[in-house]
Order: sequence, then structure tokens, then C-alpha cells
Amino acid sequence: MSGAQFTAETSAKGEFVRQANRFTDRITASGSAGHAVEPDRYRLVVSTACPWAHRSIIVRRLLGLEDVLSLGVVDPIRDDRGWRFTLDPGGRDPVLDIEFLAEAYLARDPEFKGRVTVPSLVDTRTGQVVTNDYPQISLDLSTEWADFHRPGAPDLYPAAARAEIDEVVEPIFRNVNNGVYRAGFATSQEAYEAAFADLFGELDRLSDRLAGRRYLVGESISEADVRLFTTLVRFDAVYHGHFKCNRNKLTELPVLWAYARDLFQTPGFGDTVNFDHIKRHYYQTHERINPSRIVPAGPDLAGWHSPHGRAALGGSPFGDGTPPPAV
Ligand SMILES: N[C@@H](CCC(=O)N[C@@H](CS)C(=O)NCC(=O)O)C(=O)O
Repeated sequence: MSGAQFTAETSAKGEFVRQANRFTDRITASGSAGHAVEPDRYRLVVSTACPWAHRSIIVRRLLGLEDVLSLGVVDPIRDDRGWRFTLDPGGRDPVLDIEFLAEAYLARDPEFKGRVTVPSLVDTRTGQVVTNDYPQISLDLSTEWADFHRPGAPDLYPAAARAEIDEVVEPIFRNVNNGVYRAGFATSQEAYEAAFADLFGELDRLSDRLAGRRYLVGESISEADVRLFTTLVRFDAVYHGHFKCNRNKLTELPVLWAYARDLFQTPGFGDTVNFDHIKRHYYQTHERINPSRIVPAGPDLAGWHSPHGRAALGGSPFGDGTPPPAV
């Protein structure tokens, strides 16, 4: 089931090369790109295990888009037909009335043969996937969906900070978000060691950056923090062991561990984390890496709730805004 990661997406040198996102249509305020933002029209399909989907779950909640953009959650374990709606009654998504996310891809393109991925935005009018372009999805929730944000919603992609955010997230994507996959899915020692060096080199640079400032960009949370958080929160539970990213645990990197705890304890972050789905997804889906499919019992998660001491660095998570209400 996970063969694609070792064949179509592996270079001759054993490097993991992520496929391009297949559907990149955009849902915009004006609708000029083909799809207009509308309440109750689109469904965001996610796995809570997936770091790319997790970005959109956090952003949707921070911005208070729950009432206008519904959420479909797939089973963390794919079968050979891919992502399944087995968590829903009768095994069907109650809004899209489908059993497999693949059905929305085939509705859009009957010839589709690529990977069916989360997050996906599906148009409930047609049952067709509109986009699985995860970096654009979270940015568009911040910009194109602004008319529907809750009062007090934070600006996660402020116009004045966009260039800096884009610059900061680029190496985070390459070396950290995708870096853990490059390490875990490498099929040669050289490719693995290169990814490992890139990953920990970047984590060291991020530790330096975050030693004296509470957030990656500006004085409050932004898209950049969301993107780093979704990898850090999975680090000790899956990447350290399963993907062999084991120079250090997150808990051994004092600045990043405190930064991650700070975010975890911020409404919209920790309350969207499902460690059970995360662990079962990785350890039971990638059979080439973990043939026994045994899910580790650890790590102890209690530390996520311990004091982080980062408020002393200044800034405040929501700036002039307010946190989302408790779940
Ligand atoms: N759409 C992106 C990123 C999203 C992504 O990789 N999601 C994973 C879960 S974390 C997925 O849906 N994988 C399905 C598969 O590999 O068949 C991609 O194709 O690389």
C-alpha cells in the first residue's frame, strides 16, 4: 500500500522525491479562478495523522471557519483503495456520501492514477476534488476566506510579513517538514544521511532563531509557526524512531521543545492533535519501514503540558485578536 513512496517517488540515488500536487485549482473570494468561497459548499477532508492536513485543521480552527467549511476525517489507516471514511456511520462520509476519498478524485478525473492525498477540498455540489495543494489551502483560508473569519481571528499571513514568512518556511519545508520524510523514505545510506544532516542542521538554526523570540515571524503566531508545529509535534512520537531522525529527541532540544509546548498549549494547536491517529497511521501504513506494524507504546506525553516559560520573551499568541473558544 505504501509502495508509491519507494518507487515512483524514489530517485536513482535512493532519495525521496515528493510528487507534485495534482489538483491545484483555487477557491477564491471573487471566484475568478473557477470556484468562489461560499459557506456550506466545500468539504475539507483530512487525516488528523497527516502533518500537511494538520496545517489546515489548525488554521480552520484559529480562524473560526468551522461553521462555513465542514470537516471530513478519514481513518488513519489506508487500505489498498486509500483513505477511507470508516470512522463515519456506515463507512460513508455523511456529506459527500462516498466510502473512499478516491471517489472524489475519480469524479474529477476518471483517469486519475496518482496518489489520493489529504488534505483535499471537495466541492459538495459536484462531488469533485477541487484541490489537494496543501500549502495553498492554508494560505487561502487566511486570505480568500477572510469575510467568514470569526471576530478576533488572528491574521496568520499579514500582508506586511508575507515575504518574511515565505522566506522562513522555505527551508523549514525542505529540511524539516519534508526532511523527515526524506530521511524516513530514503533507500540508500547516503540519501538518508544527507537528509538527516539537513534536518538537524535546520533544527539547530531554528533553535538559534527562536532562542530570543517567541514566534518565528513577528510578535504573534503566523502560518510559519503552524507549519513548524505540525512536524515538531510528531517528532518524538514517530519521526525519531520510525523515520530514524534520532540525533536528538525534540525533548532534548530545549528551545524547540519549549517553543513547541508553548504552541501546544495555545488554543487551536494542542487541541487539534490526535496522537493515537498519528502513531497508528505511520507505524501501520509504512510496511516497508515497519513490517511488524507494531505501534510503540511510548513516548510519555505528559511533558506537553509542562510550563514552557516562553511568555517572558514578549509577544502574545493572538496579537490584537482573541483565542478560539474551547473545543
Ligand atoms: N499532497 C501532497 C502532500 C500530502 C500528503 O502527502 N499526504 C499524505 C498523508 S501525510 C497522503 O495523503 N498520502 C496518501 C498516499 O501516499 O497514498 C503530496 O502528495 O505529497
